[in-house]
Amino acid sequence: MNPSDPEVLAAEKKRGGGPVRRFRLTAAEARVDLGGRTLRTWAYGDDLPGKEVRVTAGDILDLTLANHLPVDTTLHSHGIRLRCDMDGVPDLTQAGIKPGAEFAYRFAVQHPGTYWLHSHSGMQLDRGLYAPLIVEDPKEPLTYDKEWVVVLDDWVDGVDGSTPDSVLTQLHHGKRPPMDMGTGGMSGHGGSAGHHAMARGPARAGSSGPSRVLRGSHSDLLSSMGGNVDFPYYLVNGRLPQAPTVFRAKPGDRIRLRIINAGADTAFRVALGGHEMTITHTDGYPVQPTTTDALLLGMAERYDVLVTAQDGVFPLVALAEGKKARALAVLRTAKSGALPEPSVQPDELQGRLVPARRLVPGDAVAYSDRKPDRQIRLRLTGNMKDFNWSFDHRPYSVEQRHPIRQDERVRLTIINATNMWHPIHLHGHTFAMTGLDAAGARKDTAIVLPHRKLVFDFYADNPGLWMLHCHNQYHSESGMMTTLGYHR
Ligand SMILES: [Cu+2]
Repeated sequence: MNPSDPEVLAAEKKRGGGPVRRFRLTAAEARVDLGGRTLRTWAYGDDLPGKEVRVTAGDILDLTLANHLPVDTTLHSHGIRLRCDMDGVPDLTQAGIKPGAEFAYRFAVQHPGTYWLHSHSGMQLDRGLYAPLIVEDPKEPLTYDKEWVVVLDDWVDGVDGSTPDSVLTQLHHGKRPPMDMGTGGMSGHGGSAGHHAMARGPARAGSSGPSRVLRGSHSDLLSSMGGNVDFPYYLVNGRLPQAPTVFRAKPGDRIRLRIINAGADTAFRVALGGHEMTITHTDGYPVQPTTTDALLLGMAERYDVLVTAQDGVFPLVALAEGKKARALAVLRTAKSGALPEPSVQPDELQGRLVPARRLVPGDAVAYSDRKPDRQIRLRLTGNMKDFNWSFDHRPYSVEQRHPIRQDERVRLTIINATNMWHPIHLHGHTFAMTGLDAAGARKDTAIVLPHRKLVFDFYADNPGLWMLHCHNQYHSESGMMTTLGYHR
């Protein structure tokens, strides 16, 4: 089935149609101020993160992306179960948007939650090409006074000559990843170059900048290295710890935090000093409220939490797991009181931490115990030395398909045969974690630890071609991506 086939359109029709909400983003070169450090990068407008897109469940989102970059780009609405031809995967669901061209992403948004927008072309996500996408619930069951959208990121672009592409080249010992990007049939320029080479920006490739290869890293939480890249900076809402964003509220306010990990190679351990948090959602879907001191977010994961603000000035710290570095933001409810030091270490970081597999889904989104109709087993393969990350030893090719059929309940077992942890993301569906007695929390991105497995179920209710990939951008771009394809 192809991304614009009648089945895709039929599924879209069932989602209904409410008011059309129009937005316009421009991907362009930009100067961004991280707080005392100004850099050139690629971003959506002049903002980092890009300006929030906020709609209500039931709306039609009409989002035009104008490409002012020197290379092709696309936009992916991460976590949204949308029509396949609006999913923004170059050469799979659409042709890359050429420099100077634009593309209208128009689709029904059915489910509320915390999502995000990012480029799905080459290493562009690890520049500034990301923005929050918040879908409000017209029947919001939670009560809170304020909302704080918190976007975490690891940053290298434009620092001393580095770009994400040059860092990828370093990880490949100066060579280009040997990915077969297919025939490039959709983009029409043929040959094996494909969108990824185009999206990389040939003028800025090569191994410019100092070595960014991470060495001697270990995270107990992740049972492996924290990642592969030693980033010079870690950011909350585009700001360095020396000049953090300050969120103001009153003592006693209930605040909903929507936390998004927009990093490319960093898991963050997040805590708010002086507060416990109540987890209400992950990846946009409700869970049974669960109190915790800290959260662990792999790349592209989201958590919504509620806190009751204490009186004072409090650090929101995001530790870069296994990297001896951190990002910082500040909650202020008192008029006086100095900002926390950039090195502040709240006790909550070492407190309770609830892994996603222990969360219990909200009643309305819990899966039944129906047996799967189809089982797919995949292995994650590759190693740090060769940087040959892949599924089943086969680097990504745009023609690969793992067949599924509409209305099946599919069980995917992903065996991590590597020494590295990976955040695995499925497009177009929100799966249910398994492993507890009953089906677990609904998610679209989940961490799999080294030599462990990730097992999840999903209903094949959204026809088309859907990527399954590691959300470590340096891994996916090295080949750790594959595609599930509906067949008739
Ligand atoms: Cu990975």
